[in-house]
Amino acid sequence: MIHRNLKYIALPFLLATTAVFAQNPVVQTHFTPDPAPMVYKNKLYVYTGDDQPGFDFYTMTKWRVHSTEDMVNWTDHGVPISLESFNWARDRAWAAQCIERNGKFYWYICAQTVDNNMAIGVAVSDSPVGPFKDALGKPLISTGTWDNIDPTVFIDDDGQAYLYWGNSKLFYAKLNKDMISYAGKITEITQSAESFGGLRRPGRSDEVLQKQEKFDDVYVEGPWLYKRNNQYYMMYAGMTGKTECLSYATSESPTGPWKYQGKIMTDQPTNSFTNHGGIIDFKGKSYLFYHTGLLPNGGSYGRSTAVEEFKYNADGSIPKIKMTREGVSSVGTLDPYKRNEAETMAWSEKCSTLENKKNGVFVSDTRVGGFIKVRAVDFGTGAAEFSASVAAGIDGGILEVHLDEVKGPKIAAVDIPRTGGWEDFKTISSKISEKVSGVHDVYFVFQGKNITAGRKLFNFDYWSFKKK
Ligand code: FUB
Repeated sequence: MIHRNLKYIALPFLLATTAVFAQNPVVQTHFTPDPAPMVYKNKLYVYTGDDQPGFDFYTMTKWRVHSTEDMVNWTDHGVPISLESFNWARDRAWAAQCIERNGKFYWYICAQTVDNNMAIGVAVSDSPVGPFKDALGKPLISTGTWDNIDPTVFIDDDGQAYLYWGNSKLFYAKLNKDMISYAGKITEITQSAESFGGLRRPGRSDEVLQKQEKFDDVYVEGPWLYKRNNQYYMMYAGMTGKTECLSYATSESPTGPWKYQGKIMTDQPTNSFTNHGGIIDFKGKSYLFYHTGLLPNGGSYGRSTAVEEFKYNADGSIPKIKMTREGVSSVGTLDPYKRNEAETMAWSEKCSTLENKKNGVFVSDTRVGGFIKVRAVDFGTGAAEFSASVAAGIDGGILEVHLDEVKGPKIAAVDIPRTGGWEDFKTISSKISEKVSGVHDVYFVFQGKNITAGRKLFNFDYWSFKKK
């Protein structure tokens, strides 16, 4: 487990946008670029990278996982893998995707090797949230070039699995059933205006780009392969002007020939040069995951996962999709009478997350006036008591529970003393002071005792209500 102290994010942008029920980006406690969704059982998982604040390149060192059952409340599962997990990797923990086969989870990643190239590796686990370990102890794909980035993986109905990847060039290999080796050769897909909207000459220098024939689009990177109604879809990061867009091609076979179908998301104020997406169905709805640089301190090197719902056209084509701040609707409710992790949230301000071996992930760095919002909490006929597992190394603060708005009716308040240490969690309860029933958004608001700003107040691991 990795223990990490993240800077909390407390900026006017967040405060301004909560008024319109902002839900994009879906995680506010840290950056989450290159989203790769996966559905397993009743949950949707999104595997991402981790941009580090304050750098001017993709200086990434770890990968993250979040999950949701209702598309609005996201649970932080921390950092199951990082560069340290792969002894052949030295830098650039770039885009990745995880897939399940026969109860095992295979997380394909790319990273810079000790000999300075990019390579694709695979980590394996018995659980979608880890622990994962490097399946091979060496890269799965290592051809001594920079092209080996952005793996996407797909298992066809006949059991054949395909791994596609590549920057500028697009490659695939047929994976064996073990998912950690491949059969035959690596094939490079021939690109043309008909297949991917354009053709880019190798090289990125201004000279090369000026000589470049002008196309409206071109395959850049970030392939995403899936199948729907016997048609194969390849979404990828294309190019509009000087910024990436999301485009797609289709085929009747998983290995092509591919036919260019146009742009899905383009010309959006994403505040990021790159875009990187995944498309998936969950609970009867279709979703586009993508990233933006719209968190405070974000940008091209501080990118975060966002999601939009869409409907396929009758002919199977994908409509144009615009980014929104509001995101998607809830497809379920949250049960307040079970243990709920504090790091399950629809929105948060002035807090962060940490993880340790004993407690897993918990909310940390809570500051006066910050809050966690949890959506669509179904209280049924009534709640009697609220309990929270909290810790404070010095005099803690007060955890207030409000309904529907951050300043909505206060239904409980937990007074948090020194518990003996920042990770010495104690369960503290409070009677419910108002009548509460039905479905509400719940806000856990952080208040200080005679403190109006400044230092962290307390850590928060989990909560539950007792029924009346
Ligand atoms: O996140 C690093 C790189 O940026 C990814 O590998 C690309 O797809 C682009 O999003």
